[in-house]
Amino acid sequence: MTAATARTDWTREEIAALFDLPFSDLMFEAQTVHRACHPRNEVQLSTLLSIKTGGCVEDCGYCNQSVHAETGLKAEKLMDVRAVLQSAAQAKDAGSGRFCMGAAWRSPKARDMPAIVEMVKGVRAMGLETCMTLGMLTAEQSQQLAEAGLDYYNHNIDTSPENYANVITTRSFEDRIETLENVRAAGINVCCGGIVGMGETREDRIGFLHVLATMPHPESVPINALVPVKGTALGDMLADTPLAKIDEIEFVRTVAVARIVMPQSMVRLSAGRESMSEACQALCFMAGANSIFTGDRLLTTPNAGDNADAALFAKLGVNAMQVAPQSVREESLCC
Ligand code: SAM
Ligand code: DTB
Ligand code: SF4
Repeated sequence: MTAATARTDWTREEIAALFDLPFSDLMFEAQTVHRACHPRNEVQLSTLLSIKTGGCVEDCGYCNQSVHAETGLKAEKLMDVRAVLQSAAQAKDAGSGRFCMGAAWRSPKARDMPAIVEMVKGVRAMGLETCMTLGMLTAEQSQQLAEAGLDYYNHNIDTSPENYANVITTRSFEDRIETLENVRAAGINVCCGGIVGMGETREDRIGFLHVLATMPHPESVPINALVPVKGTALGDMLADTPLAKIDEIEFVRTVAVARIVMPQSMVRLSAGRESMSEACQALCFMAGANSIFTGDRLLTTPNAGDNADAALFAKLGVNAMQVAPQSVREESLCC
């Protein structure tokens, strides 16, 4: 199987049937697919940096950077290019292979683009893979980023099309798809996933993975567990109804199904690891997750931290994946 021949004709029924498998059968299938397509016991390390924090006009119910949330987070302006490059150098020293820069924007303004382009060029010159997540992009902005050498663009669909309006009202699911198409057309690798544990149903998790599995598969698929932040719509809702929180086994099932339906994608165990048991994270790696965010902070919320990760990797016999350009990776894989 090559990227071009990976199945994109999954039906919702087929995906539902995977979710319904006995847990151990699902894990066996996910591990089988994983070993056929990826080096085993290797996990890619990425580092996140919030280059523009807070004050975002969008109303994403999970996000503490929205002006609609009452979290007391101070809005900051776009970071200096030099400070961003310093941070990237530290991430590289700590063993990270990819540097992901996130901005709390609905979409970047024309005046922001020159600094953004400098950041991409500078981080790339250090030998790190570059990723950005800046909100919605036009075709022209995508082209500008591609010309700067951006390797990946992160833009999540977050949940199923049916559940989208329960989470975000200031943009539509179709807006998200349009940006993904612009990014793809510009030749940038796509990083697209979502959040589990927002009170959605299993049918929503099926619908969410179905959309990803029936588009040209994103090269990276982040699966975030909601980090419930007090003052956000979803953080407060879940504080009132603790039973709405995602069950760990259901979370692992979601990772396993993502691995099976998108065999070649890097499945990233993203936000939420800080409050996840080591056993749950180990099950996620067994289910096919092969990428994590390192460091003690995600964008604005705490992350597991390098010491905890090193200890977990040692216990599990997992190694940090060495970064290879996408083309080399594709040639070296057998599926
Ligand atoms: N503003 C840009 C956007 O929305 O595309 C980029 C930044 S945004 C913080 C990137 C992604 O982080 C979101 O799409 C969402 O999936 C994830 N995220 C944000 N807050 C989260 C939370 N509290 N828990 C889990 N994931 C979260
Ligand atoms: C993604 O899917 N998860 C990362 C990355 N893409 C940008 C962000 C998680 C953010 C969690 C909340 C925060 O730290 O602000
Ligand atoms: Fe803004 Fe992104 Fe947060 Fe939504 S997720 S409020 S777009 S920063």
